[in-house]
Amino acid sequence: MRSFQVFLLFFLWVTVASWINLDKSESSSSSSSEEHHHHEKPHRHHHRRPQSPRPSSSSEEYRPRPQKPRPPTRKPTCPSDWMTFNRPQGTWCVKVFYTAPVLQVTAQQLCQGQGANLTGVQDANENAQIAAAARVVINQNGGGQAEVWLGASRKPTCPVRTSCAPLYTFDWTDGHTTGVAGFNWGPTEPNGIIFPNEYDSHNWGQQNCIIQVDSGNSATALYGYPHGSMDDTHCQKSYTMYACGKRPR
Ligand SMILES: [Ca+2]
Repeated sequence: MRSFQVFLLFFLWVTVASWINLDKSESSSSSSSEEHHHHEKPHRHHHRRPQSPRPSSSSEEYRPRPQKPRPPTRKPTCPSDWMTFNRPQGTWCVKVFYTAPVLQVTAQQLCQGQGANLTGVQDANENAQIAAAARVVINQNGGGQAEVWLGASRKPTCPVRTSCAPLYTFDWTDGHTTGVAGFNWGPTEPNGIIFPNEYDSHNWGQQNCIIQVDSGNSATALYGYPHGSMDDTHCQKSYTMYACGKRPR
């Protein structure tokens, strides 16, 4: 009986010992294979990283990066001494200038020297603001009345007064002004006076240009027209003011 117990103990020891041994060898082989399989990715990654050349600062620039937020695009603005008109077709800058009397063509050249053109008038608000600016300049230059060259020309299809309705007699020429809401004709204008006639011998033909008639404080505008009215006039005449218009930059 005792020898049987000893045998049983021995048998148990052998069995357990072989299990332990087996387990060791299995776990070591499986762990090595596990390492091989399960750690394959990080293992490779771990090996590849030192292999790949460390990016130099120049190659770093070509690496796609999340875009840095750019500084907000600056909105184009008019020069501080120009008026800003917010038109449906975009912002427009206008300034009224005072000068020795000039022809319309000269006034246009002076505007071009400012990167601008003789301005059109988009609507009643612009007309009122141009007239107000003209009044300030007239007051600064001795008061009285003065006329402002604007950027418009008679339509070729409207050669005489009766050819076209007043609002549809002229086209704006600054390349920006649209529509007819800005026309603010004085009484009976555009009267399309053709020279020479019995009162004037100048060989000037039709009144193909436009002025705004203005006055300083306590003065009346040309012909007694309301301050800020428009008149079609001969481009060959000379006036002391002109209004330039340009896009903001
Ligand atoms: Ca006229």
